[in-house]
Amino acid sequence: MTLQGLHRAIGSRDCVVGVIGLGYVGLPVACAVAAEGFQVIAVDRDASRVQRIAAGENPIIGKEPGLSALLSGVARGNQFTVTTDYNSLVRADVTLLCVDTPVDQNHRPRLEALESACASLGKVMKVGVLVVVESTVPPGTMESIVKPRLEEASGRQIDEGFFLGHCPERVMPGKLLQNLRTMRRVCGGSTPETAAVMSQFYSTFVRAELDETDCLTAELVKTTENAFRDVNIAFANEVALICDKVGGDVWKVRELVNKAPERSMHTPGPGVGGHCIPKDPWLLVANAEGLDSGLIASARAVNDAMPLHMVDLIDRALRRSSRTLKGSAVSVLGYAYLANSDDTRNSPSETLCRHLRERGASVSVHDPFVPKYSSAPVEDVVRGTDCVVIMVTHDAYRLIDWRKVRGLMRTPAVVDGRAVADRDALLAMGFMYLRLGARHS
Ligand code: SAJ
Repeated sequence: MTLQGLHRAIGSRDCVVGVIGLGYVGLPVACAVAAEGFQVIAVDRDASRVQRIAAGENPIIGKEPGLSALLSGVARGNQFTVTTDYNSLVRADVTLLCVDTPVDQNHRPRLEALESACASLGKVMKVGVLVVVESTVPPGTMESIVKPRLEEASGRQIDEGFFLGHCPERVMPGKLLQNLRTMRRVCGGSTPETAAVMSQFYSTFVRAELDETDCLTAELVKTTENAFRDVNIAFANEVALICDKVGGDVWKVRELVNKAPERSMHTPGPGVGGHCIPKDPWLLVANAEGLDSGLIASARAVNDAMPLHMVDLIDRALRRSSRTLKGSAVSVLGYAYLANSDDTRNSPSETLCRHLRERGASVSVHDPFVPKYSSAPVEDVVRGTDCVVIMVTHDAYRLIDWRKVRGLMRTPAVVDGRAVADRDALLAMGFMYLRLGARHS
């Protein structure tokens, strides 16, 4: 099909849309596209996942408003095929690649899933297909990996035998469908004409601005927007570390800084978790020889070290209570990486708990959203412990009855990584209270 033909087919919903990878990104987009009247062929290599989705069952844990209902609706129709078989994609006029693009423990991108998907798709894709990569990739990947893999596997040339674009996902766990339908997107095409057809396609289910550009710019925008956030969080965390050394209260400092014009300081915290922010900065610098140890890498190091700083604060609070970490009982409030979420990917609390246990402390955890830690009430988790650590700003933690907690603890020490508790009230109750970034004599 030509781009003009694609344009018409999209307009009349006569085109078939393939989606490869049915995770946080692919499943919502497959459902949203099917709901717009396109015929969808959804492909995943995990047969059990395919089976569940084909039965209309949402495999994504956690609260995702609207997704389960949307999936069960489209799965009942005859416009929605779910399979492990790439050959089904021979009918697709537009195919979206939504596979994972992780980094390894040395922060190097692992693009095997993307390369494999390109090789498999290239073998079967029809002439004139529009292939769009939604996965977040290092700048330069579309040109140096995706394009050649598709050309090799299909024996065709880009912009003749197929069209190529990059429309990076902007999902956020907990509001996958909402973000998908309301957040503006960048449509990077191998040619301006391709970008135009991409934005026409996305406009059928995205009710927001669509910014047309080239593939490299789209790769840079996505990785930059998340590196920007990570560097800003690291800045706030470094000011917290400075306040912990020189005195002062970073929370007050931030409040007053943000009253200055053109200032918007992020919030300090006990670490940076999630699937995007800890990974995307490494993707941004991956192909920038020599820049993989500059500001962006340093910011990652600051944020990754915050759970360790929390261990130091806990040690300090216990010493001031005539105890040592070794042999003490520590209760951790919050295991998810984000407030009011059950998502524990790259959770700072996971790092904190590991280091506390390595230092000889016994650790109990509470989290109202994480099944493994939600069965016992806070009172049971803190009972008999020597230090309570607040790691996540779950709403429930703003309602804790600290007077009751005081009576349950063996040693009344609290280390607050998110400025959740009222310092003066807890000091008045006789707690040893330390707040990240707010050293008080
Ligand atoms: N965090 C801080 N201080 C801050 C902001 C965040 O410590 O000022 C911590 C959070 O506690 C969390 C981590 O950073 O552990 C990540 O938080 P996040 O709010 O960035 O949430 P994410 O990881 O879901 O980020 C996603 C990103 N969206 C995409 O990649 C498409 C990010 O670019 C968005 O800004 C964010 O969602 C959002 O708020 O929508």
